[in-house]
Amino acid sequence: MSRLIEKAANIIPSERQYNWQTTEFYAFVHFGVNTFTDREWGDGKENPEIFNPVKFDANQWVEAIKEAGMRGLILTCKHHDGFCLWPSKYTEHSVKNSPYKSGSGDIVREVAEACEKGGIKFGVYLSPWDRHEQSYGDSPMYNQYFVNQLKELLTQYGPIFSVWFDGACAEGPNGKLQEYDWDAYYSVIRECQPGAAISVCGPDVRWCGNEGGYTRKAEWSVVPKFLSDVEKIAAKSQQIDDGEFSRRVTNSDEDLGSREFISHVDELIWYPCETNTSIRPGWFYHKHEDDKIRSLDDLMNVYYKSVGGNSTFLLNIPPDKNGLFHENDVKRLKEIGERLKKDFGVNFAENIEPNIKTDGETAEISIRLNNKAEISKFVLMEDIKNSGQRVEEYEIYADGELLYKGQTIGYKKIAILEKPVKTDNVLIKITQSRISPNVSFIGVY
Ligand code: FUL
Repeated sequence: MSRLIEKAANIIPSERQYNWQTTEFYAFVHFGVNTFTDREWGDGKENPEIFNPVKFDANQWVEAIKEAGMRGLILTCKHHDGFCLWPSKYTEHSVKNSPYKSGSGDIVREVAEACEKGGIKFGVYLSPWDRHEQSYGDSPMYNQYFVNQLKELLTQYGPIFSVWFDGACAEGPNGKLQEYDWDAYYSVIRECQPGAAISVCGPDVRWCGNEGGYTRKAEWSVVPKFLSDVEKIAAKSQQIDDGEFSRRVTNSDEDLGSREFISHVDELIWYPCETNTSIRPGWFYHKHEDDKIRSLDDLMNVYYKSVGGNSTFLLNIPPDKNGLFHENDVKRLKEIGERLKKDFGVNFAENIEPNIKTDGETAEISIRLNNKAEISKFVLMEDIKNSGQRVEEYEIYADGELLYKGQTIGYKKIAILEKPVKTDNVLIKITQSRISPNVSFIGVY
């Protein structure tokens, strides 16, 4: 085995990356002036007076997403229009000049508190691209503005699990392009919230590369370092508001981590994947999309492929003008939670000691269930925390019959059989791995 593969097998996540990964399934909430203008990208010229979510209740959001089995929420504290959902000291373009609670409201605070109360994690989306702020394009000045805003968000609202930096970017209000001081942003985050993962335009979490919900068939968390280059990430991000990008699925760059692929690479890093998409066609709320909620099967498919494909699933649910999730979205979230309980409620292999035979790069793990059971899904996990991601190929058998062949496992793999089988005799063969396999969990459902 080459030295490079050995090195790859020993790269492990940082603690913040590991904690982020265990969040698995969490909500994105796009809320702001676009909610009131019926747009996807605001131009920064909106009057703050339009922002008035009269029935806003962050607890309603948190309850609904918890029903779906989600463990966190990331709020668009400021989108490209520059309007701030908290009363930032550094701009007038914020909730403080809106009719909401006569200007004394703070949406970020209410959401952070509802998350804390509900026992879920809270994260912030802060758009680097700002179409309102006059200093945008005067690089040192805007960088200071952005750092000031980051500091506000990272010091006043409790623990933050994710800071989400969008790659979408164009010119500012004065037609000038901004040079972002990413290093300065990252160091403020490390200083104020060392536990926060910096996602997308950042070193901790990799964007899956599309907004439609597609996850690669074999997703590696150990990938070339050049993939964390923010310029390249931005180049692939949304460039124009064409109403299409959020639905498009591209499967270019399908292989980012196989043996063959990394054998040409100088430097590798732990840079795990996040799959993000919206429950509706758009990211923000539009009344005409009330009957365009993605189907339960479609969303479950995204879940199985992302959470169950060594990625995480960041699902956007946009609140309406009242500041509430629409009943159709709430219903779908509830259905997701019910389906997950049904799917993974009973693990037939719980408390059963597997019989493990290892032989260098391969292993055979057999499990004898207490009774014959009808099985349709397997969950496999690797001990990424201690020994990284290693499995490259595996097979699942019941009573000697091959049921499933897969490639990567990583943090979690959900293997769904083409048709259920009735058996009490299960065998998992790891047929190829880097150094030695490190499977730490097998669930049978
Ligand atoms: C994109 C943005 O332009 C969209 O409005 C949305 O916020 C999505 C998550 O990222 O790049």
